[in-house]
Amino acid sequence: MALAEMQKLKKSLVADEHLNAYEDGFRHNWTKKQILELFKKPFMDLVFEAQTIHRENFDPNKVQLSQLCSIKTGGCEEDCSYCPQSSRYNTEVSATKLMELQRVVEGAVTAKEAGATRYCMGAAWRSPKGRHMEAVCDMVKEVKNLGMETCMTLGMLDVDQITQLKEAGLDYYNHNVDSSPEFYKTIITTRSYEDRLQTLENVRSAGINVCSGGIVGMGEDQSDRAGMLQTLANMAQHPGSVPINMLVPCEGTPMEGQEALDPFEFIRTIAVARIMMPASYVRLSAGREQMNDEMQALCFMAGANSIFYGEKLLCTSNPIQNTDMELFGRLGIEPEKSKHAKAS
Ligand code: SAM
Ligand code: DTB
Ligand code: SF4
Repeated sequence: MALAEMQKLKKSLVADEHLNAYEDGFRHNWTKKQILELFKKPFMDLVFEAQTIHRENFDPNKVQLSQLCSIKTGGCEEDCSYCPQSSRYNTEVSATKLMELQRVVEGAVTAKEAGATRYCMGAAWRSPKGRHMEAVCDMVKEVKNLGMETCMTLGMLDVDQITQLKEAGLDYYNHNVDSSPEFYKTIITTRSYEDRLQTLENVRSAGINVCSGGIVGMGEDQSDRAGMLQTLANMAQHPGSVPINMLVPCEGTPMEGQEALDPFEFIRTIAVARIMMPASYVRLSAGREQMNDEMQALCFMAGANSIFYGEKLLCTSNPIQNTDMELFGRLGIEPEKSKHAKAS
């Protein structure tokens, strides 16, 4: 065999052998079996491994603070079974119009003063209409002008909409895969898993940071939690932020009365996410109000390094800032300073 041919063959064999080691140095070829093996490790071993990886990539005593603002609440045409904003369910949430720019900016100023570095604006839409785009792009520009990072979650986006948001300066786009492909079908029928993946791929290609995660505690099994993390970690690039929400069972939704997940299983999910996506921000998202201080501390130990800050998520409540700062004080954790936003 000619030398050149041999070298080519060797190169391809080496590439096969190292399918794990993609260009970015992270694995994107996790199998369900491997992920379930992580889930099944003794708790202490799992959390130790996650904390070790966490320390290789982050300051373990810093947590990033994002504040949510619901810029358009309720009246959503989708049928997501967990969501109090779906118009299909009889919940306490009443529909509002798109919030005025001035109010959004006021909210961002208050959030910044309280220490948040990222402002996440969420709308209860399947996807934004053409007429909404100018208004949401103005929100991005104004919030960025305050020196904050911007994030939006507006549902599905087409390439043109993503381009407009990119031009406005959007830093992050949140769009969750929510669960495994199999379980997803049982909780949402009005749009497919593939639709979600397409939006995420378009966002990534446009150079906007992807924020994508899901919800646990919806009655899915461990294999679904593994499947959700498999989808996220096997993307061409790991999402920069991975929100892990604990279901908040809302009255009137099909998930009202859903039995709470074992807290240790939630912490395991955080730890496995940290191990699989070593350099992503893993956000301890919805459900913190239902967690005690010790559980939150264990989540940070397992590699969570971001939270939603402020007394309200979108429709449901969240711990008040003082409580969070008190907990941070007791744990010696400090809020992380902004990385992406321009200095104000
Ligand atoms: N409408 C947009 C969409 O669905 O893409 C954006 C807003 S939606 C409320 C954002 C995410 O919030 C959902 O994907 C889901 O992961 C999370 N979420 C909604 N209701 C929740 C609940 N009751 N408990 C936990 N997480 C929830
Ligand atoms: C995410 O993963 N969680 C946030 C944010 N992205 C938009 C929303 C949580 C919503 C919890 C229920 C509510 O308050 O409506
Ligand atoms: Fe609508 Fe988003 Fe709620 Fe689904 S999760 S019903 S798309 S607001």
